[in-house]
Amino acid sequence: MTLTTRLERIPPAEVRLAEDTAALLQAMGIVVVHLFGPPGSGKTSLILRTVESLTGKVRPAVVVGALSSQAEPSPLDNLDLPSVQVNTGGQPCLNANMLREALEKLPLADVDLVLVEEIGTLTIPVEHSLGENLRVVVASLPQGEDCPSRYPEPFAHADAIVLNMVDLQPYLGFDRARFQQAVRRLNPQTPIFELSCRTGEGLETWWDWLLEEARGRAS
Ligand SMILES: Nc1nc2c(ncn2[C@@H]2O[C@H](COP(=O)(O)OP(=O)(O)OP(=O)(O)O)[C@@H](O)[C@H]2O)c(=O)[nH]1
Ligand SMILES: [Mg+2]
Repeated sequence: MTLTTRLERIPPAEVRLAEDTAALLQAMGIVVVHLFGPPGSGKTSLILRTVESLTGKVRPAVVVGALSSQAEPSPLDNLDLPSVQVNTGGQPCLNANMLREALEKLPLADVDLVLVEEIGTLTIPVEHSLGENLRVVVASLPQGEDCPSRYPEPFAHADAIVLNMVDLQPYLGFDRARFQQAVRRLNPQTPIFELSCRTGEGLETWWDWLLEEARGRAS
């Protein structure tokens, strides 16, 4: 007789918690955007440029994942808005429990939009949500045009893709059309925002999309 035991990657209690978080956010009209990408792709820079522009239009807050309590302080800690740093205790990424605990530490009655910076990695299980509304991959030119083909899962499950550091194009000879084709093979519909947090190029289109998504989902 063969005895087969199937181990789920995500424990059912986590899945239920994620569903509960999603329901809570919907009831409160709060939009949570989960930003993930490889180390150094510009996640923090994008959040800084985004809250700078959106404050006054929505009430933002941030959640920042860190691998340990020894992590460098983030520039996001000094913003004049609610923020929570989550120490994952060495876990490679946030889970539904960590996100929920972080959200409960925020003054949710005074918040419309939460930007969550994931630990820098593209090897995370993204097929299940943590309860967030939107998942955004932040890639950048130094990862190469074939980054989507090397890490298909996050690109396939993203609600939007940011390609940061386009100011480096003249130095890296990055083929943007090849990057777009690689994304389209995995995710035909998702918007792709090519921008530079350094020069500001392309940021306005990203801000407009995010604001529209936030308002649309909150109403
Ligand atoms: N040239 C250029 N540099 C950028 C741009 N955006 C960010 N950087 C720089 O890239 C480095 C990494 O940016 P971060 O925003 O810290 O990246 P991150 O994804 O938050 O990094 P981790 O949290 O360590 O994974 C910093 O030195 C930024 O100043 C950009 O558009 N162009
Ligand atoms: Mg960062």
